[in-house]
Amino acid sequence: MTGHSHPAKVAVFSLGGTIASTKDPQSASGGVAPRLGAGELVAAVPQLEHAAELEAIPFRQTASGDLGFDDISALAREITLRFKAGTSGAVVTQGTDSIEETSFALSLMVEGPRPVVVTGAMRNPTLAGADGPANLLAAVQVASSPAAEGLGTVVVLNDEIHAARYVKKTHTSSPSTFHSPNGGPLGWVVEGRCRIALRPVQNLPTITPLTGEIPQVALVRTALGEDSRMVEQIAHLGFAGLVVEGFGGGHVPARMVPALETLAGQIPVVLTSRTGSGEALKETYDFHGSERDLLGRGLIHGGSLDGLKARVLLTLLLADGASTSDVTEVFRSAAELG
Ligand code: DAS
Repeated sequence: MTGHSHPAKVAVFSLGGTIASTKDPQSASGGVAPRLGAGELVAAVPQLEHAAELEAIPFRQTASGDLGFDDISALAREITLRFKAGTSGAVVTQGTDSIEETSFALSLMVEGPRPVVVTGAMRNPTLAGADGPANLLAAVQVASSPAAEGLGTVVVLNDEIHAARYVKKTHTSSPSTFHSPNGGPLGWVVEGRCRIALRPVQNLPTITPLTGEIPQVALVRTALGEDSRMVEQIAHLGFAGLVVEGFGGGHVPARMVPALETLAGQIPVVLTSRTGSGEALKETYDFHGSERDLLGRGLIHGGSLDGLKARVLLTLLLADGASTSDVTEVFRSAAELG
């Protein structure tokens, strides 16, 4: 129940993924693929009738690794239109593989306090213990709750509520795959109630959903013994920006440094950590290839955003026409959490 005098209006957008995946009865293959749309997903959960007034919108039907920034921009526009027309919350069902990126992109492109809740499933509807129906119900309960207002975009699976900015997929098959290593979940769902224990700092800009061509940003993860060949190709290949996931606090092999410095003079290069939690350091180490060395050569400090999140932010900023100094300023203020 919502606490509103009228039932809350929630728009449910389906994009495919495991939550929507079933077998093809005509095929001998035992595998599943996305086939169910928002209407069928909603109809499979009778408890939703009492949770909110729902509008079911089949939006895409694909594996989530096949979604692009154009799909998510179009989705952000649709959600914004619904919010302007009085819808009080939105739920997005999709594949879990790219939720940590799509939810963060949505959080940057949907303005205002109304909740956007992204969910999915780890066990498809043909399996014992399929988690999609429970996740969809919990997502609608969060999207229709006044307690979720002002949180921005969140990810709800396994009865946990995670901030889009921090959430990560951490396991290939476990229903408890989503974690927020830098802060834990914001809250949880219990007996149908949305409980919010923590509210994230909101210090990122809103970016108008994109319409034109979306620039490609490369992501390079530093690995033992690596040389500079990949970095040297980035500008030639036409990438508009690069995110580097360095070792530890943000370090690279010394032999990568000249190529990174040259590239940082041409396109924005953001330094993050490959560790998956904590934040890139700024002022601890001072060797060739350390964070001090790289930031002094023009790389941009990625703060507590990991490589995937930093790549989403950099892509949207560049698509929005940001210069390297605008990008630097957004990452600088995003790193200030208090
Ligand atoms: N891994 C599947 C999922 O969890 C497929 C996908 O992401 O589309 O939904």
